[in-house]
Amino acid sequence: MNNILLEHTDHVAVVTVNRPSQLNALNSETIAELSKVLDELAGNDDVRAIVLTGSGEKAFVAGADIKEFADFSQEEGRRLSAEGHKMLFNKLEKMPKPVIAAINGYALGGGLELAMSAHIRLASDNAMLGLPEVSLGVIPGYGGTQRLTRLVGMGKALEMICTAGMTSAADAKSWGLVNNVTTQEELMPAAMKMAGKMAKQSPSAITQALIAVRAGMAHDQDGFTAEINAFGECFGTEDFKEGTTAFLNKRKPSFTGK
Ligand code: DAK
Repeated sequence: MNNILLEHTDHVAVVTVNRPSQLNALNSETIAELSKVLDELAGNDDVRAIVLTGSGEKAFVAGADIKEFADFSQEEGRRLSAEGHKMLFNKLEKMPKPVIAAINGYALGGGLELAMSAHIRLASDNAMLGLPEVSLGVIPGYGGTQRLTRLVGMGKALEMICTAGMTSAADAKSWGLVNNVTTQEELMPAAMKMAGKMAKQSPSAITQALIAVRAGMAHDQDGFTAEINAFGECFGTEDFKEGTTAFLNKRKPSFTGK
C-alpha cells in the first residue's frame, strides 16, 4: 500500500492516511487502499476496535484530491460518487467493530465526510472542520449532506455547507460533531484509551449495538425493531454466556467475539 499505514496491537488497529505532502487528500488510490484495509480489518477477529487518523501534524484529510476531479463530466461525477459511497464511506459506517476518527488537523470536504462515516470523532484543538465543496462549484458527494445533517441538525449543517466555512474543534464539540477535544499530543492516547476500553467488551454484543444504533438513522429501517432483533441475537453467543457467567462468578470476562 502506498498511502495507508496500518498498525495493530492489543486488539486495536490504527489506520493512518499517509500523504502528508498533500495534506492526506483522498485520491482514488487512497480510497481503494482504505476500502481494502477495511475489508481486512472487518474479517480479522483479533481486531476489536479501529482508530483512523491522518499523518503529520497539519491534517486529518484535507478533502478529496482536487487535482483528480477537476475535469469530471456529469456522468463521471454521479458514477464516482456512487462508487465512493459503496467502496469506502458506507463500508466504514457499516463496519462491525467501532471506528474512532482521531481528527488531528484539517478535516475538509471528503476528509470530514470520512470522519463522519466513522462511529465516533475525537479532535485535536488545532483541527478545523468544514465542507468547502460549494466554493469549488460542487456539493459534498460522499455522504456529507446527509451525515452532517444527522449529526448537527439542518440549520448548522446548511450553515457549514452553504458558507463553505471552517469550524473550530471547540465549536464542533459544542454542536455534537465531535465527542471530545484534546491537545494534539493527547489525541492518539485518548483515542487508544477509548478503543482499548471497547476492545475489552464483548465484540459480538458491540457488533449488534452498532447494527441497532445505525438502523435508527436509516430511513428504510425501524430502529426499535432492529434493536429487538439485535438484542435477541446476543443470546445465541458464547460472549453472552461468558459475560453473565463471569459476573455471577465474580471474575473478569474473557470474550472471544463468538
Ligand atoms: N486536494 C489536493 N491537494 C491538496 C488538497 C486537496 N484537497 N488540500 C491540500 N492539498 C495540497 C496543496 O495543493 C499543496 O500541495 P503542493 O502545492 O505543495 O504540491 C499541499 O497540499 C499543502 O497545501 P497548502 O500549501 O495549500 O497548505 P496551507 O497550509 O497553505 O493550506 C488548506 C491548508 C487546508 C487551507 C488548503 O490546503 C486548502 O484549502 N486545501 C483544499 C481544501 C479543500 O477545498 N478540500 C476539498 C474539499 S472538496 C467526489 C465526491 C466528493 C468530493 C469530490 C468528488 N466525487 C464522487 C467525484 C469531495 C470534494 C472535496 O473534498
